[in-house]
Amino acid sequence: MTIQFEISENVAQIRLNRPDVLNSFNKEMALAFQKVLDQCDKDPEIRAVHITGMGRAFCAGQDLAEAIATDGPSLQDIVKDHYNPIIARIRGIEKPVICAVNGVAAGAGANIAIACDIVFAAESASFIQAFSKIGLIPDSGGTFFLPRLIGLQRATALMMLGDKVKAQDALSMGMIYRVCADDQLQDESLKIARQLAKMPTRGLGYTKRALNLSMFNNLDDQLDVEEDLQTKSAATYDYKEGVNAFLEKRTPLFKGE
Ligand code: T3D
Repeated sequence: MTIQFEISENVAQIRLNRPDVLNSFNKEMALAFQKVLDQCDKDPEIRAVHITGMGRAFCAGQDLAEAIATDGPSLQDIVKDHYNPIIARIRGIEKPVICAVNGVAAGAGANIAIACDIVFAAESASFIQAFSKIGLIPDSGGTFFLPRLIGLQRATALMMLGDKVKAQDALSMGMIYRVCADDQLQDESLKIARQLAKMPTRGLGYTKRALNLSMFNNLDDQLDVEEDLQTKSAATYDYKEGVNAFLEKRTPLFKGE
């Protein structure tokens, strides 16, 4: 199975599983990834998503053997049918999506990682905008997210030069949220995923929607978005539970409703 998937403690764990080719994406893995992301979106039992890679890499982007195979999908179809729907799903799932980058993340692998809501990386992990080295442009949302995360200058340089960025440098630039010791990465990132899965899921989902919209909106429009989504948040069970628990000086028990 190119994608491993399990649900425990309201967290969906997705593991990219083609370790022999550094979890590079072929069509089968891209479509299987989309399928489990759809399940993450729809299944109310799932309240946070955790994505990582099997073996020594996170993901080396497109499987280049498939990309040049004469009977394989065209380059346009690869972008349109594989990567664009993956990025749209990661941003569209109104639940926290945590990425644990366990090794090298190159090409589409790097951009799938930074499209996630909270990115952890192992100390030995690295990020490479590998596209320029093979004559391609960065895809999988990279030209959208990377300049917003680290600024236009640095994004341009990394995308044109294809430099390898170590996890600590990625952290200093604001590309990712946290670096963990290699042997702590899975535990620490899963702990945060489990913590998020116990929080008010609807409120977190509306937060993600507001942040998505903030990428395009002017201030007036964004203030309207906040008014609308705050009203929706206030109508949730978890808001009432949160306030009652505070007033009664007890720990809230959120249901994600
Ligand atoms: O159609 C389209 O292409 C459009 C879509 C574009 C999206 C993209 O993602 S384009 C970018 C594609 N990815 C790359 O260009 C990265 C290619 N890989 C590398 O540069 C290096 O493998 C890494 C820097 C990621 C890691 O280097 P290293 O030295 O740690 O490992 P390695 O020895 O290069 O790779 C180990 C094995 O994985 C090796 O196979 P082998 O020799 O053991 O049989 C290697 O061929 C294989 N592998 C690594 N990346 C890919 C791959 N096989 C197929 N596709 C790959 N992307």
